[in-house]
Amino acid sequence: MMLKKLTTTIVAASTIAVLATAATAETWRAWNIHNEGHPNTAAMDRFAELVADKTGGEVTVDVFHGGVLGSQPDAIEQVRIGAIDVGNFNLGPIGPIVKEANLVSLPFIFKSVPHMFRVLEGEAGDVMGAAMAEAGIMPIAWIDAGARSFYAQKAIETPADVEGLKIRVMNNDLYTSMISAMGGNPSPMAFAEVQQALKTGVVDGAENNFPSFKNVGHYEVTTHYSLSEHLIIPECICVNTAKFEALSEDMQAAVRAAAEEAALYQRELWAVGTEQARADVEAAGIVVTEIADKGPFQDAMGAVYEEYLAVNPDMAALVEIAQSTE
Ligand code: BDP
Repeated sequence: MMLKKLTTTIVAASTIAVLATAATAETWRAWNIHNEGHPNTAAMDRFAELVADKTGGEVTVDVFHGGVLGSQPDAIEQVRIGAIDVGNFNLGPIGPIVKEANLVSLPFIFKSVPHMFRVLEGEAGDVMGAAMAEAGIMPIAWIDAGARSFYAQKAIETPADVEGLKIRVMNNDLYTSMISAMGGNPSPMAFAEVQQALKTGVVDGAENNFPSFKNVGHYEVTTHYSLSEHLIIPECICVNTAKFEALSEDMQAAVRAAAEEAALYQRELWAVGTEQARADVEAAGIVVTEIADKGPFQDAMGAVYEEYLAVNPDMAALVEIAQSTE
């Protein structure tokens, strides 16, 4: 009897606690890998302002810049388990966890950044988004990360120029296959370690977009940036699924609207920031090489697609959707 009463009291008390929490403001911890001066840092700050505004302070976001909450693969796991609530993530390192997200990590899958957004806004984007949400990391806005190109101590104008080079890539088997297909030695490594690795010759080169190439000083330790544009990988503002779904419908709409507005702002900043970063690195002495014919790079990727689709035949439908999207 006594025990039952005690249990009832505990249940009643915890119900009150839950109700009380629901009505109280909550603070989300947000992960961002970039530093001051990178477009995504400004966009994440804007996201935080907009969330506070649009939720009337019911949700606030504390953004931790510079990757201080951990490397990207770790932070992705942390969001999935709810130890970090939200972040700006690149879809590259999400691919190994969410198969559908790997669509965007196939080299040359997109013709351009606008093409990438058209694919994301269609059925393929819905499938990817649903699979990510299912895995605990829900995209609430897509953002721009331009195109990634190679940089090293020499120009890389053909796949043969990659032969024998040790190239740092993000964590994803598709990128190791991509480098191997050109006869290079892939070296998956956390972003924070790349500058030192380039400087000491632990790797010969890496690949990224202009803003990231500049912001973390990779241009200070390399000499040539070659516009291969072999990967156009989107990024997201992604939130822990359970955290998001625990919000009332109104609050969900408010957070989503904040993410979408911050994403539009990011795309503007990205366009300007990419031009600026290119101009800055050129002024600092980086030789930027245009590659008129990317055909040989695309041809070299045939083996990557073949191997990937042989192991993941169920991805063929998404690849087909992306390739047939105008
Ligand atoms: C940058 C992405 C960032 C990645 C980084 C990398 O914005 O999310 O961690 O590249 O190469 O462009 O690791």
